[in-house]
Amino acid sequence: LQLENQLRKAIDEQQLMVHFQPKLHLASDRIRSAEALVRWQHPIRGIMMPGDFISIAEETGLIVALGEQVLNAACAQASRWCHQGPASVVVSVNLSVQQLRQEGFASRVRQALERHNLPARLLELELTESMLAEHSEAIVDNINALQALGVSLSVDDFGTGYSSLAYLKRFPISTLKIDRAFIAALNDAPGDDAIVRAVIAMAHSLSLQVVAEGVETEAQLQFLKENGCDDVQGYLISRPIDAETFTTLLEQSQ
Ligand code: G
Ligand code: G
Ligand code: MN
Ligand code: NA
Repeated sequence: LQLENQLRKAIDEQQLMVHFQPKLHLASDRIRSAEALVRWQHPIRGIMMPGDFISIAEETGLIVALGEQVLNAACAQASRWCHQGPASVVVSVNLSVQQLRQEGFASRVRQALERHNLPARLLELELTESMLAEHSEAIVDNINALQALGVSLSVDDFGTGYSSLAYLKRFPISTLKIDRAFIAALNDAPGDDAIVRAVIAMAHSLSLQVVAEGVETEAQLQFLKENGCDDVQGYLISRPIDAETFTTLLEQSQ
């Protein structure tokens, strides 16, 4: 309960901040996108990671207000990169199912884009397979309205859910993010090599982009290049970093 109250206060007092992890586009060898990841600058405990507080936020419903702040912070920064340089970056934001179930969520996204003067093509929202498997009218309405805005949608942790792949036909998904468990097992578990190759091939035959998550070694990077993965994200490229550090990295990457 103490943490819940502290989190409520953190949301009111703007103690939340957003770090950005770059994704490298392999064909151009440039950073062209980033994932926004929330951090909590706790007054006593120091910087807290999402694993320490996202589940409490989900249980208490605070995730909706938290998610709204992250969305706005991500749009504000994406707008700075777009209008002040050094280059435009597509910024992706993780959504909670509670946000996507909210009536009018898509219009909150539209308001965030307008408030920050951000072109919709520079915002991506990361959904999970379970969110796309939920047969809820509010979710379907929001997803269709988000597509109409021009925001892109990606499937996070792809391959770890229990859902069928039917949602790939039903929803306007543009990108699959291969879960880092498959990438971690590359080069030592032959089955995982085959799964990663098959996911890349399936994605491309459906005209989807593929991002590999959790890329930590040169061998993994080499495998992903050889097999036509579009973008890579992971500690080999960079850890999640603050916006200022990211801007410096972006300058060097031009
Ligand atoms: O940054 P880190 O690897 O510790 O993140 C752990 C988890 O927290 C990841 O699964 C990530 O998707 C989730 N997460 C990070 N930021 C957000 C956010 O703003 N909203 C939601 N819903 N989840 C987030
Ligand atoms: O679930 P989601 O994909 O949103 O989680 C992103 C999380 O993965 C972030 O918390 C980030 O810190 C973590 N992450 C990013 N790159 C790597 C990596 O190369 N290795 C590991 N182990 N975790 C990573
Ligand atoms: Mn994610
Ligand atoms: Na993921």
